Amino acid sequence: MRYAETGYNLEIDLATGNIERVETDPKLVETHLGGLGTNVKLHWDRVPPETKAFDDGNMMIFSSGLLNATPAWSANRTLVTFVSPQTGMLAYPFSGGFWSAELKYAGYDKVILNNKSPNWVYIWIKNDKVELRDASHLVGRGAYETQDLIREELKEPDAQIFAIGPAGENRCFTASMEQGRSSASRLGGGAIMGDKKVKAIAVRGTKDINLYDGEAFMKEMMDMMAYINYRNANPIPGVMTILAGIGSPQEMVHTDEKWHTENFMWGNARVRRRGFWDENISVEWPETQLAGIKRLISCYNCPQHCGALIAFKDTPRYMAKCFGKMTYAMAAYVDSLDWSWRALQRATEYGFDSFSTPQILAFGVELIEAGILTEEDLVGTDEYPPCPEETEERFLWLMDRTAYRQGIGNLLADGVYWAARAIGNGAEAFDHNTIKKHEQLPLKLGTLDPIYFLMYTTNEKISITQIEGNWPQAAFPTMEMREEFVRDWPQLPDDHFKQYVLDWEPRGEKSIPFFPTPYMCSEIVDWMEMMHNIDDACCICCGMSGFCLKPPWHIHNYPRVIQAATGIEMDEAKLKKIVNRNRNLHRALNLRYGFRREDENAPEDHWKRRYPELEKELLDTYYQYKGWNLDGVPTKERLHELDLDYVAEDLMKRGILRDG
Ligand code: 4KX
Ligand code: MTE
Repeated sequence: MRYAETGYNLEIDLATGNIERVETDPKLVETHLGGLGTNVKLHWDRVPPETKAFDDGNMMIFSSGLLNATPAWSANRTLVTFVSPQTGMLAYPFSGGFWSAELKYAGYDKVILNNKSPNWVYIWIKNDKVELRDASHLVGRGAYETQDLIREELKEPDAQIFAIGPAGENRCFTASMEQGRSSASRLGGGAIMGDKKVKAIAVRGTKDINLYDGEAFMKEMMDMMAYINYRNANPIPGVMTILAGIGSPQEMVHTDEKWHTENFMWGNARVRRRGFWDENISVEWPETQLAGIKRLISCYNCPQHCGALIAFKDTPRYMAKCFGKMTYAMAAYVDSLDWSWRALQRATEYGFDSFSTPQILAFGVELIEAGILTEEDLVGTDEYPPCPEETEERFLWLMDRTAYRQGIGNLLADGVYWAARAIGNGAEAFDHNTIKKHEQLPLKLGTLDPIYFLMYTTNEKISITQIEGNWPQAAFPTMEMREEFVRDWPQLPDDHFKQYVLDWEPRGEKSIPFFPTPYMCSEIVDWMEMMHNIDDACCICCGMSGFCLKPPWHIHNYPRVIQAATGIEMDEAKLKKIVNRNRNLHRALNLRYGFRREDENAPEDHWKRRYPELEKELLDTYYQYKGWNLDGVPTKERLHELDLDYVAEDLMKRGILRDG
């Protein structure tokens, strides 16, 4: 009997329509857990490194994780992997919601899509019955609209559905995959679905999942719930509101947006507006927010309610969470949350990532203002009107053109990095906020932060929210606050980290950029990375684990839960080794896709004060800490320790690993 996982993947060849239920090797759980771990292994084994995003061979996997569909709190992520059209490397966006649990109840751990369909289809999975159904009538429909239409058509109100909107159909590089009240957003999964002509994947399941030791498992869950209740009643003092609690940042609950609006940049990461959150805005924005939110919503088996159902004035309903609520207002430099809610609704139906897309549109506006886009780019055609003068309208005009790849939108649809190079004529200078060809969050700060430097540069996903977390973002101003913070910190992997917090000061010798030291930074980043890697293999929401400061899930309870779920003997050392193996395989995979040390850099203006020697030392130290050579390539010895000799051999054969 298989525990925690179903033991079966669904393999679909879209070109031939062949569908197979394939039993998986139970040993894979012991070596890679599940989720991102086993996905990376499948990509390594099956996808040739020269594969480009829109090639037939760009396998796409919709995956649950090891703990989905068990009673594990917040085990609700669905992970999607593919070669990204933006970066050319492995992308792994995540969504919350209910899809992955439903997939496991239908009897599958992963849905693997190979090749491309000749015609538009949607996939319908109901337990053992799996069909490719005609989707020609859904082409052009919005990402939410499509889900509703499919539920109606199938007469399955409880089907969970991933769908793309026009942005995905038109292969926009920042097209998302929307799912119920959630979204797998970044790095262009919607474009790959569109390229494969898969409009949606609907699933409904009614089977069971087995737990090895239900009693031990439930004891862990009850202990965790006691902690969740405690944490909810006792927010962490001395940190910004969104980091004081647990869950994804509670921006649907909290109305105070001083932190984002004053510390993050407006436009295409151009202007910091200190003092924005004034007397008027701090009244107007909360009023607008509360008027738009119909109710707060949770994902599968999660006690938090991080998302919200929005029905703002005359806009149709949609879901929003986190920073998305204001990314359009801030990018367009429009002081109206009202407008932002509307823009977000339109973008969500198009199926656009709400982090990257607003920056691309702001980039477009800035090119217009700089005279780099010409009259010719802005005139109308028979299909669409000319570009309006007014900021809000102009921004939406660019959004429409981008979603349909019309005119200048055809270039913007490839994201800032590629569009800047295609437009030329000075546009490259406006590409000042991408890392590894992908728009990062719009932050530009004063002094180099060594921990963030390492996270930005070395993160395989480039999404800072997918690596930061358990370590406080900034030093506490007083010793009293530091002592209070470290007093109650059972989540720590090792007690010596407490001293780092106690010693860390906002200014002076023991402050950024030189403290924490490069070695300490490497340890801290390694710990945060480890937590995200465990979360991503189990598909636990990182908002209840790797992303927040003092989470319910941590390195001490994870092994016990995994053991109770699967029956595999697990302890911290073994778990650390597995996720290290996954991390090194992931790095090797991206190295094979062509990425190198030179790519591991932050935009020049991310911090006003840069320290090239220190930055070099940071990277060198981190690489050494990870057991990598100075090119950022795992050494032969490191790979051997992690039972990845086959990877060392492959990297050596390709000349990527030269000196062993
Ligand atoms: N010595 O750099 P600042 C995320 C100076 S995304 C001397 O502007 P601050 C989410 C500076 O140079 C991750 N001087 O930053 C969550 C500067 O001076 P200047 C975001 C020093 O305002 C949800 C001035 O002090 N976090 O989490 O302090 C959804 C002000 O500094 C100095 C980060 O990026 C020193 N040692 O804080 C989406 C991590 N140190 O104006 C995303 C870093 C500083 O004259 N985080 N100065 O140039 C942070 O720094 C804080 O959390 C933040 C900025 C963002 C509030
Ligand atoms: N884009 C859409 N369309 N919808 C969303 O809910 N969430 C944002 C961003 N883009 C979001 C979105 C948030 S809060 C985060 S942290 C990232 O997507 C998550 O990226 P991922 O889905 O690629 O993991």
